[in-house]
Parts: sequence; structure tokens; C-alpha cells
Amino acid sequence: MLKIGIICYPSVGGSGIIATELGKMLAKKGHEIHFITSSVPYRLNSFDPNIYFHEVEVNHYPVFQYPPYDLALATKVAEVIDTEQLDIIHAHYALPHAICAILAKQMAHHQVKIVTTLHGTDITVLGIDLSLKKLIRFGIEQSDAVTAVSKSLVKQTQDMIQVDCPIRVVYNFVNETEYQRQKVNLKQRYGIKSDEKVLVHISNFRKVKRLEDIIHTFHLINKNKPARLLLIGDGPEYGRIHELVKDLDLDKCVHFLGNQKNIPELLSIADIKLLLSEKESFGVVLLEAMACGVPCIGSNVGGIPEVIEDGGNRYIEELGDIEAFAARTQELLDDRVKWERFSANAKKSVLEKFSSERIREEYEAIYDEVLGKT
Ligand code: GMT
Repeated sequence: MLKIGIICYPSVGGSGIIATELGKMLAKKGHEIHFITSSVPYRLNSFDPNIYFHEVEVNHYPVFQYPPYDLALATKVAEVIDTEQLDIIHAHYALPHAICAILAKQMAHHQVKIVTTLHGTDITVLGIDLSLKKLIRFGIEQSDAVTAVSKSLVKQTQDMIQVDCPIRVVYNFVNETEYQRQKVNLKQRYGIKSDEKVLVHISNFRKVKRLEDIIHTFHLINKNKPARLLLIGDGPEYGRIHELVKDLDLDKCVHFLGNQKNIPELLSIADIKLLLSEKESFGVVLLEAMACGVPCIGSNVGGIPEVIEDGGNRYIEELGDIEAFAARTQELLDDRVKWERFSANAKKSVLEKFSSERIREEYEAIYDEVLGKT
């Protein structure tokens, strides 16, 4: 059994969820897991004697204009490597987490291997700040193994960073026991009629998520027959999208729910999930919906087509093509037999292609390989 340190963002985002769920699964298998982050990860909600949490504290010295979180993290990681005699550091994101892990490895006395998982936003950041390219390349090349969450992200990373090392694809997964369609009566609680159709979108409301496309697609659907749209999450676009909803006179049928914990329950009243982003290396929210039997309509961007394959029927349309998104959504809403087929295919895909057990084994094989155990 291994001692594994996990560095991730503790917040609601997909990368933090994947890192935490992976840690929980590894702990169940008997590995000793050490989360090293600024606060207890959002999904670390159950007790396991194999799971430890090491909080990174940042002191606010007046001499620094910005608190040096990355340095505090590297110092803490080095400390945990030595005190806990870690075998592996699994860094989620090259920037800053792999960089901190590399620095920590050099400071620590105990030998450790670094596995880095790329989640996509590194590459997005690079599109904005090219000066970071060398640093991201360094983080990737100095890791003992690097994974990315989709083939598309591997290609994008190679194209943009020209790294001189292999990057393997390890897909994301969901906790299948938690994410299942449940018999819930939530529709009534939101004042939704039992025969009214429900669309859902979940994100951190960043510009790349193209929430205006979600609203315009819903607007077209709603013109045909009154429906509801649940918007779950929060972020920088909230105010602007709220205005748009008001301007289109949709405020009675669009529900802004903010960040929610009971996602499987909410997905259980949904008919269709929309993810129309302009950048998306994977889209964990798609898997969450699929696990609850909710068919997904997505933009043909990044890893989205790897997650929602067409399976003989198109789920994917070109970025920004509101009419096409609305037509596909309407098609599924109007044809129950087709909807049932899509719903069943979605669940099957989660259990087969994205099985959590399988993904855990893939990561374990990588850990063993870098430790020279295979
Ligand atoms: O999408 C975001 O802004 C959040 C970000 C994160 O750190 O969770 O998501 C990235 O990682 C997720 C987990 O691998 C992927 O499902 C998301 O597609 C990816 N986001 C982008 O590529 C924009």
C-alpha cells in the first residue's frame, strides 16, 4: 500500500472533485492519503481512517504585496513528504501544483515521485499569459508521469507547450453510488408542473461556459412550450446573465439556484443537460448528469465529444449554434422513446467507459510504474 499526497484546489470545481473522489477511492483500497490544500476539500465529507488533511497556512507579512500561497504550499508539501514518508505526490494542475511539488521534492530529504494531472485550465491560462509557458513546460517535464483528462487536452498541450514527454489520457469519473437518478418530488418544491420539461446547466459561470448560449437556447425551447431552466452554480457571469434573463422576460421560468450540494436530486428532475462551453477539457458535470440518466447536449469543443459520444444520434453541435442546440433539445423532449434510449446509453457509458474502479486502477498502475514496481 502506498502513501500518497494529493495537491488540489479544495473548491467546488471539477478538478477538486476528481482529486478528492480519487483520494477517497484509494483510501478505501488501503492506501494512505494525505490531502495538502488550503482548506478541507469540498467533497471530503465522510470519515476514513486512511485519509489525512494538512492545511496550508499563508501568513500575511506586510512586506509581501500578495500572500505567497505557492511557497507556503511547497514548504508544507516538503514537510509532509518527510514526516509521512510519502511515496507519491499527485498534483492536480501543472500550474501551480506540479511546480510546488517539484520545489518540495528538492527541499525534502525523503525520495518521492510526482504524478501530475492536467485538467485544462493551465492551457486556458496560457492562452492569456504566454510568459507562463516555460513554467508549465517545466512542471510537466519534471514530473515523473503526466496525465490529462482527455485526448483533446493532450493534443492541445502538445500543440501549445511542445512538451518533450508522453502525456497519457486518464478520463474523469463520477461516484456512481452517489450519482443515480432518485425518486424525488423536487418539481413541486420549485413550483414546476409535473409535465413541464426541465433543462439544467451546472458551471462556475465563467465566460468560457457561454451562459448566454444556454439562455438563448432555452428561450427558443420555451417559445414552443413552457419549460424550466435550472442554473446551478455561481461566478463572474451571474449578474450579466440575470439581466439577460430579465430582458427576455424569462425570469419566471429560469431558476438561479447558486452552488448546491444536492446535485443528484436536482439532476433527477432534469430532462436535458446543456454544456455549450467554448473551452472544456472534459466536463465532469456531463458525467454527473449522464450517471443520473440525463441526456446531454454539448458544443463540439475540447473533450466534450469524448464524453458524450454521438452513439448514432448527434448530441453535439458546433459552438454557438443556438438553433441546432435548440432543435436537438426539442427533438429529445418530443420523442420519449428516443429520450429513454439516450438516457440508458448515458448511464451505460458512465458505468463502462468512465467506471470509477477502472480509472482508480489506471492511476494505481501509473503510481506503481513510476515507483518501479512494474
Ligand atoms: O471549468 C472550470 O473552470 C473548472 C476547472 C476545474 O479546475 O475544475 O475545470 C477543468 O477541470 C475539470 C476536471 O478535469 C474538467 O471537467 C473541465 O472541463 C476543466 N475546465 C476547462 O477545461 C475549462
